[in-house]
Amino acid sequence: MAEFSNDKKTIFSGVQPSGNLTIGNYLGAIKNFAEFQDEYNCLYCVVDEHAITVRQNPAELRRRTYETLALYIATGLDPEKNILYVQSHVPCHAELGWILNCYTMFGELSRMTQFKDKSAKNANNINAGLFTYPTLMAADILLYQTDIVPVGVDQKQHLELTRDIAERFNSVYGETFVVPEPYIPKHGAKIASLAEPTKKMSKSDENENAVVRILDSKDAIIRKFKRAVTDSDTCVKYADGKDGINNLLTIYSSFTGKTIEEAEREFEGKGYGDFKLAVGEACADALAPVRAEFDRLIADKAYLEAVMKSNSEQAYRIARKTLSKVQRKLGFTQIR
Ligand code: ATP
Ligand code: LTN
Repeated sequence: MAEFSNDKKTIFSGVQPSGNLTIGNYLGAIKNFAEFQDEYNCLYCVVDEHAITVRQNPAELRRRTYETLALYIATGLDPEKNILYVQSHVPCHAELGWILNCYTMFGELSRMTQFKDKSAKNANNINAGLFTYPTLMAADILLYQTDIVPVGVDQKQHLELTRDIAERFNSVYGETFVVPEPYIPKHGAKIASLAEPTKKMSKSDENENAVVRILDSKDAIIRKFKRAVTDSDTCVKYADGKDGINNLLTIYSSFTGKTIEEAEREFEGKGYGDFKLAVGEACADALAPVRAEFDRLIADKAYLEAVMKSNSEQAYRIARKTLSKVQRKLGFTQIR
């Protein structure tokens, strides 16, 4: 069982089980999670309540919830060191989410770019949950008195809002929440779509050629990189206007640990074809052990359920403390 200590800082992050995870989710978020497990109190949540802001097929949502948890473990997160759990198993998230809705302004939520993007994509289902999504995210984070939140750059705005909500609440009721900081990786914080390299790679993209998934086969990975959109130039160099090549260089450097300059030198005088093949191979090779471990874990549902159960109980105990404190401050009557 994960040992939580008052001397350590706390880390929280979440991933939605809204699709098969991509190398964007991996390089921007999950790959970095394991680095924290020895020095911080870490909680990593599968945020199924966030996922239903977009219509989900129930059987797929259930399957992906298990898969996301299995991927957390397969990428090196030890459930004995980290609290790995599912959001809907800890009801405090929804309860604090409601309370924070009452401390968040309509105007603030209207400015969120993720809301604008997702409203445009789901024009026939612009539901209230999609709009108030960031207050539930703030609740996830603030419940655990989180110091640091590792996320991709697309979540920066939500983190700023979380900080504003925490500060607003603290200024009315006295110190209640720790005000969290984002942790955005230097490389990989924004992996772009392979088909439209000015857009973020998103796990719910309908164009399969635009996304490389952590669990794609080696052949599929190589084929997708081969088709990646680049430009009419021939030189493998990081530069303005070369979004496709810049993205491939970022991916290559993140998977190999080489700098962008080292990668540019390696491909000097070589064509885009050779470069794309090398990116595909580096990506497939780096992900092979994750895939193998995932296959082993996903076959053991009983183990995954045991992790869900024991870890959510631990999360609940921490979350409940913060929620009780908030309820007391608000003036809710307490009978337990
Ligand atoms: P969806 O397409 O369903 O909105 P998503 O692919 O954006 O999903 P999330 O579950 O919302 O994924 O994000 C999980 C984590 O992965 C977040 O920290 C997010 O910032 C990060 N992330 C997602 N896409 C990318 C990307 N293309 N590059 C870097 N980080 C990313
Ligand atoms: N909003 C995030 C997922 C998410 C999250 C969180 C990330 C939900 N709750 C708490 C960090 C901390 C997303 O859409 N990527």
